[in-house]
Amino acid sequence: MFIDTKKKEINVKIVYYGPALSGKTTNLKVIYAKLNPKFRGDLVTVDTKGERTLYFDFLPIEITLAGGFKVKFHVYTVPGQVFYKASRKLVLKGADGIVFVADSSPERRESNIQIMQELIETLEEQGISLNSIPLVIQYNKRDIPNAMSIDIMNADINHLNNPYFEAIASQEKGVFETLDAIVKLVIKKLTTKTPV
Ligand SMILES: Nc1nc2c(ncn2[C@@H]2O[C@H](COP(=O)(O)OP(=O)(O)O)[C@@H](O)[C@H]2O)c(=O)[nH]1
Ligand SMILES: [Mg+2]
Repeated sequence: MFIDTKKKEINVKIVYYGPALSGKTTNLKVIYAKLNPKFRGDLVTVDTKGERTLYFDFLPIEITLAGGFKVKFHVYTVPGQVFYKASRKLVLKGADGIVFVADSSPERRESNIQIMQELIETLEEQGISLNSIPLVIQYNKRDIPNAMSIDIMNADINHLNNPYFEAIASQEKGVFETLDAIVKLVIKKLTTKTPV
């Protein structure tokens, strides 16, 4: 987080984390498509089939708080494939809030668990405990016929009872509920730490 009191501007980093193909990029694409252009910049998506070493999507969102402070949200996604762990660590660095996008398909159960474990470990390495960082969980792909129950998914990955939302990102469902929740959590933390 970077606060520029002269410009009355707060820069915040939000990271969409989760296993490969859970729908992280889809979330950003929906936000980009539906959000008033007044509040967002250009969406940058990097094709993971390319030859680059660092992969992420990026979307800037800007809101103005009562009192005139501007909050600029720098929203990133990480690549979920196992072999991109180094990229995930880099993108996660300095995050002020995390959205964990889990895949509801039973075949992805172990991947959800594994990458949540990795998230917790990486945060610990960076000196952050899971209960100190704003975290929202999204259970995506609720439309698939054999979706896992929310009880099972909560037991698997939602150890701290964080706020969670069901979503069908490809149908634009649950995307803004999730975004709204993480934005509010981050702002709440921000304003309790630095009264504006
Ligand atoms: N059935 C279903 N497919 C989805 C949903 N959300 C995303 N997808 C599809 O899942 C695939 C991977 O999505 P993507 O956003 O690229 O995943 P990422 O790797 O987490 O960025 C794409 O084909 C999406 O269209 C959903 O809610 N339901
Ligand atoms: Mg992606």
